[in-house]
Amino acid sequence: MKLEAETGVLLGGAQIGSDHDGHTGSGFVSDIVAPGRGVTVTAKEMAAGATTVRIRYAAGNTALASPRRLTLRVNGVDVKGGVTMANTASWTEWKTVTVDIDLKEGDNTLTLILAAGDNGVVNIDSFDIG
Ligand SMILES: [Ca+2]
Repeated sequence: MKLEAETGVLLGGAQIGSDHDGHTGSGFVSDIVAPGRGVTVTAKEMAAGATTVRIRYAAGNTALASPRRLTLRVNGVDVKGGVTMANTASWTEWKTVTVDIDLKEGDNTLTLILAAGDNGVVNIDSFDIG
């Protein structure tokens, strides 16, 4: 199940952008540059069990240290180890990072957020679950 990040609920002042080519859907979530900023998407009617989510992102500020880091929460619980994303060569180069997650039966929320200890400055294009 693919969920476009820009269709999710924006958190803490994150924005929707569309000014960098190569994204899918209508845009991406940007301005994840301060604590509490991020996005929540809901995966509906899922089967319970272990699966993966492929997060498509760009981290094009190559002046910043690589990798960039955000926190992934599934149904409000932090996924251990967070999400580390290597810099991309530019804001129009998109990469995916795969994270192991556990889902419950039914609707599941996935929140990608700049939490304590994270550095962010990543644009998020989509979540592809399963
Ligand atoms: Ca998108």
